[in-house]
Amino acid sequence: MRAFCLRYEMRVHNKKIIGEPSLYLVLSEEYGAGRSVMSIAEEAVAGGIDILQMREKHKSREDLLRLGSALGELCRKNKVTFIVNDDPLLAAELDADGVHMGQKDLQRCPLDEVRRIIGIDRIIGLSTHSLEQFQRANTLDVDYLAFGPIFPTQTKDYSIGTADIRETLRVALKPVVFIGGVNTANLGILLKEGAASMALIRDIMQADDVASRTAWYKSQLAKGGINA
Ligand code: 3NM
Repeated sequence: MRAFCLRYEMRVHNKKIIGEPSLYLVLSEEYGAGRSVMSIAEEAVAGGIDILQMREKHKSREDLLRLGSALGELCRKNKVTFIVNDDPLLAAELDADGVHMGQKDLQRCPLDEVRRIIGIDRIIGLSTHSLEQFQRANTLDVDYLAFGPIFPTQTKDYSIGTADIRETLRVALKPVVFIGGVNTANLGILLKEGAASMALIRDIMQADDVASRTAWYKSQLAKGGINA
């Protein structure tokens, strides 16, 4: 019993917090313009990225384990939060900090099952795509919510715009990460609406200088809406 309690305390203590503001890079090899995910990840870490997510939809389990191990090690060394997309079993096996689930993933693996698999010491993130969905997700057992796609993005065939950002932030019980089509030109719009944390793929992965681009986003998030 005592051993259990000690372990319990340790696990709670070890859970990473999604701080705000956070800059969150979603990594998919297919959007890396031919560059390796690892080299992009290393540059993003050098630029000060807060969270890295491995989102690979077309890799074998063996390749996912190989890439995930390398990304996990990079993140651990640099105190970056490491999230695995879609797959709680893989997240646990890689000892990642957490798992990110889409709405459709929950049909395959309900949230209580996700929590059972990854335990209380890991983060669960959940995508939401409308204010109604956000409000429902807000009270669930998840540690952060993603809201988007805010701007048009090649990844989705719709975008929801900026109109509901303020309301999501007003009601949010947990950190919110805004995603979808974020770029250097429209970041200021998000900041003006009060958004603190953003998740991106292309505008960081496809930057000529990933470290500088990451550092630029970080500096803008640190200033917040004041100078936007
Ligand atoms: N999820 P980019 S939008 C992976 O709204 C993803 O849930 C979204 O890529 C959501 O920054 C998105 O290149 C794509 O637009 C983000």
